Amino acid sequence: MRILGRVTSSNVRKVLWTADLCGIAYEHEVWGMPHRDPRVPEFLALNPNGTVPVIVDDGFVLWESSAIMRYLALQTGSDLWPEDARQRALVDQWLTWQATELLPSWLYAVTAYLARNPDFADPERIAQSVDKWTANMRMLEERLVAGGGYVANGRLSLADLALALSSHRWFSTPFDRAELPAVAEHYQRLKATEAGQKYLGAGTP
Ligand SMILES: N[C@@H](CCC(=O)N[C@@H](CS)C(=O)NCC(=O)O)C(=O)O
Repeated sequence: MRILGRVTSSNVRKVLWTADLCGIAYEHEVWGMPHRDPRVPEFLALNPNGTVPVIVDDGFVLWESSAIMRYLALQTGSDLWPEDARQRALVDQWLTWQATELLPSWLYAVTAYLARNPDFADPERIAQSVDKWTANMRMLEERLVAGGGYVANGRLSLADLALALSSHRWFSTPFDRAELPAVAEHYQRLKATEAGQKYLGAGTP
C-alpha cells in the first residue's frame, strides 16, 4: 500500500497512526506543501481536491482521512472500528465531529498563534475561534470524564486517535488555554504509547 502525504499534517497522521496500529505494511510518499505540490496532474488524478492524505491499495484509490481510517480498520478486522452497529456509529459520530466541528473551530486561532500568519490577525476573529474551540474542547472533556477516559464505548477506537491529534493542536498552540484535566490525561496516555510517540511526541508539529 502507498500512503501519500506529509507527516506535518494531522490528517495524514490519522492515517499513518491507524496503519501502524493495524499492522499494515506501507510505503510512505511525502506529498503536500512545501515538499511535493499535490496540485499537479499526477496527484490530481488520484485526488481532485489536491489534498493529502491519499492511499493507493493495489490500484484502489481513497482520499478523506476518516474514510481511509475506517477502510484500514475494516480491511484488517481491527477492533479500533467495532463491528457492533451502535458502537461503530458512536465512533463515527466522534470522527465526524472532529473533522466537521472541532477542526474548523481552531483554524483561525491556530493560523494566527501557531503559524503566525499575518493575514490572520483580526482580534475579533481570533477571539471567536478561541471561544468556539474552547467550547468544543470542554465538550470533549465531559465526554472523556463520562466515558472512562475513552471517546466511545469505553475503549480505544479510531476516534481516540483523531481526537488525541486534535488535542496535540490544543496543547501545542501558545495561548491562554482552559484547564481540561481529562483531555490532558487522554492526550498524555496516548502519547506515551509507541505509535503515539511517533505522531504526538516532541518535535511533532
Ligand atoms: N477533509 C480532508 C482534508 C484534507 C486537507 O485539507 N489536507 C491538507 C493538509 S491537513 C492539505 O492537503 N493541504 C495542502 C498541502 O499540504 O499541500 C481530510 O480529512 O483528508
